[in-house]
Formats: sequence, C-alpha cells, structure tokens
Amino acid sequence: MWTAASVLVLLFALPLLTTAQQCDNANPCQFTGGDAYTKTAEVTSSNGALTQTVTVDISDVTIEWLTTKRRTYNGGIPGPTFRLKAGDNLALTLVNNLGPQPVGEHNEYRDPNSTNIHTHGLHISPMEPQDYVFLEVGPGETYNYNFQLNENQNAGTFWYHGHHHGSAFFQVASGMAGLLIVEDEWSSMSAELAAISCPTNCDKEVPMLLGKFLDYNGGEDSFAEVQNDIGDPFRLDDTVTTSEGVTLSAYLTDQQTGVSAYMVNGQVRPVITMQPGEIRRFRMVNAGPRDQLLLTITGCEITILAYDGVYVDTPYSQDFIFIPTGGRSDAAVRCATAGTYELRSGNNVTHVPSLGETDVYGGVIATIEVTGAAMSMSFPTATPAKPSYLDDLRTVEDSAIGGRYVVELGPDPYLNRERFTNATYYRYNFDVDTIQEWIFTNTDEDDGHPLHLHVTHFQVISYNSYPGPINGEVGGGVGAGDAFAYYDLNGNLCDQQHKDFYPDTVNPSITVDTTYLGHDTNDRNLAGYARLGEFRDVLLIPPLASVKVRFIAADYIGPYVLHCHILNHEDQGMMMVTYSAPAGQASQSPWESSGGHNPGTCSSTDVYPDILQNTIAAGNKHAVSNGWLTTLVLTVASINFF
Ligand SMILES: *[C@@H]1O[C@H](CO)[C@@H](O)[C@H](O)[C@H]1NC(C)=O
Ligand SMILES: *[C@@H]1O[C@H](CO)[C@@H](O)[C@H](O)[C@H]1NC(C)=O
Ligand SMILES: *[C@@H]1O[C@H](CO)[C@@H](O)[C@H](O)[C@H]1NC(C)=O
Ligand SMILES: [Cu+2]
Repeated sequence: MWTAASVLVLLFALPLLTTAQQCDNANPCQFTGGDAYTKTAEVTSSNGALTQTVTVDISDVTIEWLTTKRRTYNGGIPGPTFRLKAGDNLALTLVNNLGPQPVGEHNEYRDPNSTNIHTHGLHISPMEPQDYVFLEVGPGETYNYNFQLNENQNAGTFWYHGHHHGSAFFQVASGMAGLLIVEDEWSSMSAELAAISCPTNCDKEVPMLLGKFLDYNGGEDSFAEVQNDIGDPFRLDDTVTTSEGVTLSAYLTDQQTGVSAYMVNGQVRPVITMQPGEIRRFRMVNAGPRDQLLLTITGCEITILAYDGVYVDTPYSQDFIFIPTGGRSDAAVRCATAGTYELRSGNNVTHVPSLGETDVYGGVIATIEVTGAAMSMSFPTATPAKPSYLDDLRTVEDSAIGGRYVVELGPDPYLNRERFTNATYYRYNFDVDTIQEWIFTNTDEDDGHPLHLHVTHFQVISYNSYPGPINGEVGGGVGAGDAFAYYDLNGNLCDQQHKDFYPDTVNPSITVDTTYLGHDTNDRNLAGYARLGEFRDVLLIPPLASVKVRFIAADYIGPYVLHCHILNHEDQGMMMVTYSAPAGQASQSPWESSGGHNPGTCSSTDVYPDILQNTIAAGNKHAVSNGWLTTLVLTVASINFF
C-alpha cells in the first residue's frame, strides 16, 4: 500500500539512483562531469602588496564520488589564485604541516613531505627569499617568501607550484599548483582587450588551471605509480573490495575501467556558459605535469593573445592552441551560434611531423554551452607593449651577443649528457645584462621534451638543420648504468660521448630512425613549433631538432635553472644549473662538459659540431665574440618559416 511517506522516499531515492551520486569509493564508476565552471578563489593585491599564507597538508579531496587524500595548498585543488600587478610585493608564508619521511636516493622520486614554491614565468630573482628552487622547506617547517615583482614585469598568466627535486611530479600531480596572474594596467590595453580583461571586465576572464590530477591508469609515469615509488602512505584503498569485485586501486589503475580527466580548476569537464558572439579571455595553464595539450574548439573561433604570459606582437587566429606541460596560453574565444561545443585535446596526424611521439592528452576538457541573446564583440587586434627585457633580438648584431651555449636534451633523464648534480654545479656562466644566444637540441629520435628556463623568457629565433647526434638506447632502458651512446645520423658511434659511456656494451653502429628529421624545412603552421620571434619559458624541443633562442639575462644574478617540464624526467635528473654572474665576473666554468665531451657534438671533424664546440668554449668565457667564430655561427642553416 502506498503511503505518503513511501512516495516521499521514492521521490528522493529515484534521482539518487539515476545519477553518479550512487557511486562512491566502494562502488566506483565513470565520472559524469557537467558541473558549472567555477573560478578558483582569487586574492588580489592592493596598494602594491599582497600578504598570504599557504599551508601544505594532507586533505580529503572529493572529485565527484571519489575521495582521496592529497597533499594540497590550503585544503583544495588547486591552490588560491593570486592577482598581482607589476612592481608588487608578494609576502608568502609557506607552512609545511607534513610529517617526517625516510631519506631517499638522489635523482629518484623521494621526499614526498618536503616542498618549496616556484613562481613559474615571473621575471624575478632566483635567490632567497624569492624564487630559489633549491630551498627545501622540510616537514614541520615554515618559510617566509618575499617575492618582489619587477617594476616592469610583463602582465600575463603565470603559476606557482612545488619544485623540490624528487617530489615535484608527485606534489604537482597531487594538486599543489595555483594560478598567478599579473594584471595589465587598464590604460595599456586596447578597448577590445580591456573589454575581455580585468580590472574592468573580470567576468569575461576564464582562468583555467588545467591538470591531470586524476592520473591512475597511465602506466609507470602515472600518479599512482609514483605514489608507490615515493612511499606515500595515502594510496588508494586496497582493503575495500568494490562492487566490481576488485580493489579501488585495481579498478582505477585498469586501463579499461579507470577514470581519467584533465581537470579544470579541480573540476571534471565543467560547463562554461557563453552567449552567441560573446568573446571571453581564456587564461589557460597546463599544470600537466607530463602531458602536452593540443586544444581545439570545433565550431568556435580562437584568437591567440599570448603564450607563457607574453603577448604575441599581433593577435592571430588559429584553429588550435598547443600548450606543453608547464606552458600557458591566453586566447580570445568566440562561438557565433548557439549550441554545445567542446574544448578538447588530442593529437592530430597533421601535427605529428612536429611533435613526433610526444605524449598529448586525448579527451574532452570542458564543454562550452552557448545560449541566450547574441552579442557583437570584436577580437583585439593589438597587444600592450613589452618591457625592454623582452626586446626583439631577431636582428641584433653578432657583436652584441654576450655569450653562446648549447643545451642538449636526451635521452631522458639526461641534460647535456649528465643528470642533475647539485645547486652550485654551474654548467655555464654568463654576465648579467648580456644578450645570450643558446641552441637547444634534442637527440631523441621520437620524443620531444618541453624545456623550461627559470628567471627569464627566451625568444625563438630559428629552427636549424639537425646534423646529429642521436642517442641510441642499447640494452634496454636508459638510465644511470644502462648502456647508451651517441651516434651520428648514419648510425656510427660518435667520438664525442658522455661520462657514463661504456665502450664494451654498445654497438659500433645502429640503424637510426630519421622519421622526425627536417624541422628546418618544415614550413607548415604546426603545433610543435613556436612562431619565430615569439617568447616562451617552456618550449617543446621536437625530436631531432636544433632550435636557436636568444634572451637578455636582465636584472638578476643567481642560478638560472633549466629542466624538462615533464616532471617525471626532472625528478630523475633532467635538470641543470647555469649562472648569471655580476657584470664582468663570468668566468670559464670550473667543470668540463660531461667527461671532457661537449654536448651538441658528435664528431670533431664535422663542421656543424665544430661550431657548437667552439660556441660552448666561447660561451664559457666572459662575453666572447670573435670574428671567425661569429662567421661560422652564421653559416648554421636556419630557415625562417613564418
Ligand atoms: C608525511 O606526512 C604525513 C602527514 O603528517 C604523514 O602521515 C606521513 O607518514 C609522512 N610521511 C610520508 C612518507 O608520507
Ligand atoms: C588537424 O589539424 C589541422 C590543422 O590544425 C586541422 O585543419 C584539422 O581539422 C585537424 N583534424 C582534426 C581531426 O582535428
Ligand atoms: C657539486 O658538484 C660538483 C660536480 O660534481 C662538485 O665538484 C662540487 O663539489 C659539488 N658541490 C657540492 C656543494 O656538493
Ligand atoms: Cu623530458
């Protein structure tokens, strides 16, 4: 018999049975997504200052039905958004409430409970109490950061995250990341840009901290695996058997059943609501920490405003946005007609020649619901002027170059043929305020690596022809003690090797896969390439590539850290330190390049490696520029294609 009470029970029970609400840790299911997009809580500076505390602790984080224990900033994913202006002071107290931990091995995942903060992309001092990433804030410790933003800091989209070597991947993947936005002065923006930007039109800004914070089923580099390696006691429950008859951990790590999402501000596939014709400013951070994003919004228009917090000279429309892990993009987005659209990421065969086999996340990230009255808005056609430390260096005289250097990537986790040693092992030093010309090369046959430089952005000058070397993985995986060697493009062993080289264990010749050779002649608008003249602080270096960049080592003395922003690679040693010395004090670096062999070279008789070798030698000294060297550098093939 139906009583009023049982009808009521039914009314309440029915919606529960038909939605994801019925799922919990004991009854896992796929995520539904679909909540309205929400901005992360923002704190804004006033009168040139912002004082904040971020506390790192273990928190219960609930994502739809899944509850996990994560290390977080102030209890949530992501941390609070900081809004600042050029010249501001950010007094940031970092409280580490975590407990003791075992001693771990150098260049392996370790120290889950030690942390620090890196202000990724700011032009700021790399010394204490600012952006010194070798500072360890250990369990139970508190540190008072005092970040003094440069008077001329360019306005843009930046972020902050944990950067302790050994736990960088683990903590960022756990959700320890937040947005850091430097706002433009209203008066510096065009009417169209001001119409989609704070301070007057904050409702048009869509800040998005994107991250794969649900990364269980991604194999050996996934969060779940690293949790195991690093000894996190807060792994998924292995004691509860789920309704599927397996443990939650087994369910989630299964490629078929496991959930995965590239989250937006800690939300799974949220819905962004816009009106037809409305333009919004998407401020996107790829907090990764290991996948690249190749974003598209089929049916809508995209105008690129900035990459990595630096405006492009003139906004341009493009049907994709490529953001390597660690990178950012500001893009103006407009959907002309009512309907439902998807912001999705995925590889695309068109772009493969530039990306090789680099990991690109595949899936829907957010939905855009376009509804309501039509609006008439115009895309910005101009961007604010850049500060002088971001001057255009494309046409500087050779005699103005204050130093040259080569940074060679691969195999992971090697950078310039060594793994990370220590904070004061400067592989190269240069005078502050000089113009630097560096070449980034990637010896991997198949995989690109996103290289990040601290303290300053660099300008992309050219994609050069690649003469070798390539790294050959001989006898299994690559790592300390594993056999690998450098070969030329014909597969012959290079005479320039590395300090872990064991001649007995490698083949004298191998077959080289040159599928991804030829970035210099590639004239297409492909995701894996930055447009020449643009600035980046993270640049994907495609497989078998040589990219020339320049920057002014302006204002700051101290360590300029370089590392692969696939944070798994960084934690395992794909990081090194260069040093900006007081004017006139740069000297020959006290250490030889890897065991006497110079990165970027293969055979000492080839012309191109000769140049690189000489470039390194010259760059090691103070502001060298001599005639024959600069002539040789000019002969390096560099074809400008935009
Ligand atoms: C880290 O800190 C948490 C919170 O105090 C503690 O439970 C855990 O045992 C500590 N050690 C490790 C290795 O996680
Ligand atoms: C692949 O990228 C090209 C160029 O950006 C684009 O024209 C094409 O539509 C894309 N294909 C898919 C399936 O997204
Ligand atoms: C850093 O590493 C270099 C090169 O291995 C070594 O010579 C130097 O002593 C090390 N410094 C410290 C402080 O450990
Ligand atoms: Cu890498």
